[in-house]
Amino acid sequence: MAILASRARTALRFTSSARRSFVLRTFATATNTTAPNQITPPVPTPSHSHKVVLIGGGTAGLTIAHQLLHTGKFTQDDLAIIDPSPDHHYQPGWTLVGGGLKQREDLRHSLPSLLDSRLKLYSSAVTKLSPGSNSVALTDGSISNYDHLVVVPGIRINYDAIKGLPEALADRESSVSTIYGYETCGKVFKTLEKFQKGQAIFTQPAGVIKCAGAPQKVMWLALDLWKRQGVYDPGNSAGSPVKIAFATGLPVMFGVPKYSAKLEELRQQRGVEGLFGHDLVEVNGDKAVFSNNGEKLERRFDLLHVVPKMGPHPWLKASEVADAAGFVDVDQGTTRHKKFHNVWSVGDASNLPTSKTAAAITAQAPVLVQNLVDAMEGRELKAEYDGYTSCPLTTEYGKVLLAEFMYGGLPKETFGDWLGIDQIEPRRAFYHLKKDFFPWVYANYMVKGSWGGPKGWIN
Ligand code: UQ1
Repeated sequence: MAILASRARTALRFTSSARRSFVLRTFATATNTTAPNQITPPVPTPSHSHKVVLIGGGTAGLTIAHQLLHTGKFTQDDLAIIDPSPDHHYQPGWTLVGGGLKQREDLRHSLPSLLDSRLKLYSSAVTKLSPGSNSVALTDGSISNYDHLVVVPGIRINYDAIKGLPEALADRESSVSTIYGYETCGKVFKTLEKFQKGQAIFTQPAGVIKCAGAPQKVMWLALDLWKRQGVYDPGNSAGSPVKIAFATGLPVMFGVPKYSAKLEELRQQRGVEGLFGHDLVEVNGDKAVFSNNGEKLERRFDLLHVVPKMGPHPWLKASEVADAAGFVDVDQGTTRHKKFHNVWSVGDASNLPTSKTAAAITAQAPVLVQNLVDAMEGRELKAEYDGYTSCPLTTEYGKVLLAEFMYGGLPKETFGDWLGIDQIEPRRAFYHLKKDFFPWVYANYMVKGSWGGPKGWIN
């Protein structure tokens, strides 16, 4: 993004100097005193207008764009998506890649291939939001004008916020990896598979991240792998060749008390050392440096799985639609911006006070879509988001704890009422939901606007 931003500045500079020469050229042509080879062709700033502009072709952007199309109220090019990436990734699957259960290439789709032909795609990044004039500036120097704006660019991974991390991840020989990126998730299983002895540390940072359960999902799979390989005995961790520690910036295993209690029980039963309030700040050779209550602590490691720090995109943080932390400041029920009433946001870039997951989009998208259409047609907003989100937590190969909850950390379990079960128990059926069903329903129905999560098929 930094490179893109500086390219954008260059493009904008070029555009404004080209504009100046456009004025000179007009004058010169009129008086006919300038030789033709000195004439600079005009490059006016191109602009385009759409009923709805969506920033981001991720889970939220695709789901919302297609659900808007399904309302029948939009035709060719009424809706535009801005996204610089050629690809779209099923990110919930990257944990499974880390566990050796999927290939990362199978979770990648070309972004244009997922778009209905009635949608316009701009393969550019955003440089500036101007909500006062209902426009967005792009890195290609163009301007997008909108009636309504949907800000869903996701969260940015700040690899360099942990000193030494970018270098350690890039080093093929190092045992430092992360499931949080397409480039790096392939390294995880290779590292886990060949690990036979020594101290393994799995980290989770302090601060906002997407999918807060993923840092431990990959750890539980690794533990099970090492158990099956005979190098880790959960009943006798002290006597095992492999030692496992979970170092988290949080004071607990998980943000929702019901599931946290179960995960803490598993941690203790399985002999995993808990380093709570430990926020990784540096990777230095085989030393992991943590900040703990303002003090720096060092731990030696033989294998390190890192979850990087994350935050809002710089252009979003610098904009008028952001809150103090840099996320889009929306009403937590309607998903509409608190001040700019034609600006909307859900997902990772929003400040909705819930866990950032793809499952959350299944509940957020229909609310945003209904409210946006009602606002466009001058009606009161009726749809309300209750904070639903979910975290299917792999606790071992073949078992998933399906955590589902809403605002306030209150459980909202799909199968509890229906089948009369308590989702606190990790189950095989939920593992198949996570591993087989969700990736399939996502690519074939969800991003096409036809999957409502716990509500099943819609549209
Ligand atoms: C879901 O719909 C979904 O999308 C395909 C997921 O994958 C990212 C999920 O993890 C979850 C939990 C849901 C919710 C759906 C049900 C049936 C619980």
